[in-house]
Amino acid sequence: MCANKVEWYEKFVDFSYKPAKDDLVCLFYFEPDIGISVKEAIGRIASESSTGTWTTLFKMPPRMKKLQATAFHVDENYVKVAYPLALWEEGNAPQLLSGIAGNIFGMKALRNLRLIDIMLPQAYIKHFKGPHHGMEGIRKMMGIKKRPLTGAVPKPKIGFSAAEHAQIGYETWMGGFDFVKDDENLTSTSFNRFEERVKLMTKLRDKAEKETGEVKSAFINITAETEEMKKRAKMLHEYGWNYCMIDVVVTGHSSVMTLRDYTADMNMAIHAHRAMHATFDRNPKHGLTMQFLAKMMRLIGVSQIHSGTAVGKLVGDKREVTTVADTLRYRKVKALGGHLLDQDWKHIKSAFPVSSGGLHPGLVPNVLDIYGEDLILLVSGGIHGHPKGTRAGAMATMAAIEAWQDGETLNEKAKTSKELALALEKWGHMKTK
Ligand code: CAP
Ligand code: MG
Repeated sequence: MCANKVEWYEKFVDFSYKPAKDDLVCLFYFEPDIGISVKEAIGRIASESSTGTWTTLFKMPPRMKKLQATAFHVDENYVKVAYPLALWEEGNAPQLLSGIAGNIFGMKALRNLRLIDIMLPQAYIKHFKGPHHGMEGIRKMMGIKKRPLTGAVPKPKIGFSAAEHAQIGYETWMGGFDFVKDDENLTSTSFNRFEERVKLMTKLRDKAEKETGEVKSAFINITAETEEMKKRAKMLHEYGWNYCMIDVVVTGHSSVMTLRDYTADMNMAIHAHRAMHATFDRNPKHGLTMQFLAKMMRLIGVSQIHSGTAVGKLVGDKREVTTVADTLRYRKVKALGGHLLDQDWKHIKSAFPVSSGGLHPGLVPNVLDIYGEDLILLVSGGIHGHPKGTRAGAMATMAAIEAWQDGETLNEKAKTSKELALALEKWGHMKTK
């Protein structure tokens, strides 16, 4: 603490404080810089994320006391901070981020800071609409009662013409998958324009639906400037698509909120790809957790978001995957392992987790053991790399799902599914990198 009293951080710490019913509570991991006490560090976190500045002030408005955050609980390197409801504008998610995920991450007084979780009170979430359909609504829309929903991204991830892309999509649907997904970096390129892709995909979707008698859909990527995204979503609606896909981190909360309302009016769902999340959630000591991102995305209303595999090619361990899935799926989420916060979602509907990245039929049971059947399972390289091609790869994956649901091993199932047998011959049960 500064001897000459230019600083006032201790005013933001009170270990006897009991959060009010309407307070928002954040859980942070923190590491003070050398020479900074724990009390000063946590006071600075509460101060800079609410009302404070670096020095005492000459003049303060009378409501100040009621607006400042309070660091009220420390357990080793974890601190809980309570924020009064009045600090936050109703229904403005970007403003919340500017506070709790803003300047505090750049403070020299902290060596590391990580926002682990947030508890949003009913009084705050009532200003948000959440997902338009919920998992139940999506299942109804797709006509699938119990099994995981399945999809694949044409691979290579970018490079196909619209016609080539749609053809791979058709093979994917015909192999039994529900969805064809664009890759995160495919939007409207000179060799694969959005409008042409939509037109050709529509034709082949109609054909696949007719031939299979099943509902077929796609996550077609509308990622662009917000007004352009609205145009693309409208075009999808006009061609009878019930989904659009957005790279939600790169486009930002504000545009996702705009698109949530815009697409809900057309009864469409939003597939959220999380490309760029690892820039802020990969370092276990600094940044934001995937848990936090998933919570914000459910709040602002995506229908589903990527949540990891734990066994595939991308980072994210089993604990993270389960926590994120719980946050998205349940109405009441119980704090896990002491380092998460409870959440009651009240009127906010559920969202599907999406497991993707380095999966193949041999890994399907591992993923389903973790997630259960309420998920969107994306197997991409793992179907297009099948020795007999995309359709056989999708069939092998569907057979693996069936086996898991029937309590059969994949090797048993492979006796009656030659597609699965070939997939196992190529990849076995290998965990990808
Ligand atoms: C998967 C994928 C997805 C990642 C995203 C890719 O392809 O299309 O974008 O899964 O990661 O480009 O890698 P494969 P996450 O199935 O061929 O690996 O789900 O972790 O956000
Ligand atoms: Mg991808």
